[in-house]
Amino acid sequence: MVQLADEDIATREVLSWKGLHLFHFMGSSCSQKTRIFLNLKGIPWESHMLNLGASENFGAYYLGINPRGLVPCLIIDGEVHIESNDIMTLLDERYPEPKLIPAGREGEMDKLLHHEDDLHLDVRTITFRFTQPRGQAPRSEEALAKYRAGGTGTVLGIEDAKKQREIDFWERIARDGITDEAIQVSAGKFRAALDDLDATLAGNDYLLGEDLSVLDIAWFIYTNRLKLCGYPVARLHPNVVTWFQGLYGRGEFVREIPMDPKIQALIDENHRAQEAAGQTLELVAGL
Ligand SMILES: N[C@@H](CCC(=O)N[C@@H](CS)C(=O)NCC(=O)O)C(=O)O
Repeated sequence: MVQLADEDIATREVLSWKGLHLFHFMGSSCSQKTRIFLNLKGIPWESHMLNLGASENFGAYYLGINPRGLVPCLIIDGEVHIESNDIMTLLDERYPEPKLIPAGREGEMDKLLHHEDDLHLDVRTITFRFTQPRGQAPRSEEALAKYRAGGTGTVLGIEDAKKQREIDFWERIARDGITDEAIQVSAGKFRAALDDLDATLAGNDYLLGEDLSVLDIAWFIYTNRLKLCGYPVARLHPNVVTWFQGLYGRGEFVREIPMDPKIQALIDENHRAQEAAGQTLELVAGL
């Protein structure tokens, strides 16, 4: 679990904050996941919203809290925790009711959540081409300069390779765009993962068996995002759709994935243009 070390944190005021605070963004998949978890637990928390589109996460204040510059970030009684799956795992220990990581299956869950997290840049790759257009450089050179320079740059006292991985990602997109090949690779990984989930869900109500767990929350969010991008979930993974719809019917889930009608209109327009050009996710990825 990633609880930041004192030396990682430059914005010192958070060290004296009491209670539970979450830095997040409405449309961020990892934030959505964490908020659903908090809803299911009924844990009260204070919201600190950042606008990723405006690169507020690359400002000195936030990089002083999370040197990685990503959301979500949890402050709990002055402790700073990053990484959504670690945040949920920590809170499941501290607030055990209802248990969302079944006792005795912690190691298995850890592996499954690592696999889910490994797909994060893949979901971002697909999102940035198949939702609303964001231009060739979704994070400007000016914003990236702030990102490079801001914060301590360390996690647990060690220079953070994950920050560099993020910078490489944004620089690559600005240079090459999101290529068909990148989409094929990322969509292929999701197809394989969803095939596995579909097989599991043929005989189970939830991904770990009979009870709802953190894994369902995580994959609900990915499934929602892929659907939004035009991934043919219903055609390729029918059991996933049935499971998704069951969760979608629950307030704790659906209220964390609201869609601004203006953004939806931009996505629809983008999809119409992509259809006319034979460039939908289905066609590009050969799904
Ligand atoms: N592994 C991290 C991934 C966090 C992450 O990449 N968050 C995205 C939003 S979903 C973010 O902060 N992106 C920064 C940006 O778009 O500028 C986690 O699970 O917390």
